[in-house]
Amino acid sequence: MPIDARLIEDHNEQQFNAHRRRFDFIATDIVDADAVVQKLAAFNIAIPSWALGTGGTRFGRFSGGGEPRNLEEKIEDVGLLHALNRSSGAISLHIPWDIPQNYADIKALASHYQLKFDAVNSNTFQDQLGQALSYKFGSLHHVDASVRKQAIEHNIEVIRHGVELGSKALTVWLADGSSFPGQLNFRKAFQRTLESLQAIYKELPPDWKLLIEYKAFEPSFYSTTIGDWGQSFTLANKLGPQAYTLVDLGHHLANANIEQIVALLLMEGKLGGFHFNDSKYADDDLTAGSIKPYQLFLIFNELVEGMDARGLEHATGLGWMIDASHNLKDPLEDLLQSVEAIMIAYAQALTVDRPALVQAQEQNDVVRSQEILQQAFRTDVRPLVAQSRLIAGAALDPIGLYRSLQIRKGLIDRRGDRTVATGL
Ligand code: RM4
Ligand code: MN
Ligand code: MN
Repeated sequence: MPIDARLIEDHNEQQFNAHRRRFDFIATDIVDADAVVQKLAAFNIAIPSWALGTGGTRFGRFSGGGEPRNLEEKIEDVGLLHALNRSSGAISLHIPWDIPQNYADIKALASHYQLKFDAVNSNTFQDQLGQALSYKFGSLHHVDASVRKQAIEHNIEVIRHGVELGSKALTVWLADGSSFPGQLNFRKAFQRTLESLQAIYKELPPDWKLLIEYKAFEPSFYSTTIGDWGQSFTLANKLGPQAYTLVDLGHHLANANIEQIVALLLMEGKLGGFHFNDSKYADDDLTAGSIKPYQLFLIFNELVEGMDARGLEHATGLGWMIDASHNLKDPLEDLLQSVEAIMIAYAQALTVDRPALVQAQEQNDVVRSQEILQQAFRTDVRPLVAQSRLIAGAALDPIGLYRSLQIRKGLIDRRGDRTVATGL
């Protein structure tokens, strides 16, 4: 463990009385608070290997210190997070930013920190050094069959890495699109994408999922070939039972009703995974819950309702991941904040008075429906989340402990202050 368990125990002892007071105060008002706490303790959110360094914009990148220099150090960083909150027990790799050199060593390191390997991600949105053909005009939708073949083979290669590591899903996000009207035949581009995905789908191990991520805009400015949930859903349906849609919160046009999208995808059995982040304008990749916490709660409200309706385990029924970028904050502190925000939204959704909501909906009682949702949203459930950490052996106040142990300073001392992690 990257943090001595005794340090966490000491920290929790110091905080315990204040925590207990806050927890008892709230727990009396929550129906079956223990069951809620157990569900929270079981819930884990994967950390992407590309979010451990300082992100940038196209205007610049202001590197923080002590960024992980290689995959081993990235695993160590996720291990740190997991030790602090016990809710970050998986890492998601982006290939070729993070190619494992020795599978056995990497797996041993991950299990040392009690981490699993979440979905593996392919990258056909950048050209790599020495790559034969360019993705300037797309990859799986490309007009040239040899470019498509290269991109298909890359995805199959990514599956092979994932199989070695014990991953169970491939996430495909394409930058394929067009920036000017007339550039692309939409119908043919979509058809070519489907055929390329079919070639990849054929190579999936039987217990794997193919997660198809959509995005409305960027880097293409006029059209994106998998631009919305309808397009992803159509592809997933045509591909077969192992293909699902992945929802990244930042990939919608402004004001899209994401909670409704989630509800319908779940109902159709085609929601496969989630990328959490928050945004004000576009794919800002900000800390989850930092701008629109009510929306995050409403999404979780649909997730809980829809997963329960299908009998899915909350913790394992879908792939949960953060997909964020950190321009200003220490990435590890930012990730701790995101995990906390996700847990809070989940806890609030678990405390919604569901029978009362159903009744209010059946009676068209609009006022009561809103009251019920906002009652849950406005309840301070943070002591429940803290309690779930306590029983899991994590820190009551992860960021407080991270700061008091001066973890970033230790990373800078060991890695240097000019290191740059691969990723965005
Ligand atoms: C994209 C998308 C993908 C991620 C890349 C790095 O916008 O969100 O999930 O793989 O960024
Ligand atoms: Mn994403
Ligand atoms: Mn994105």
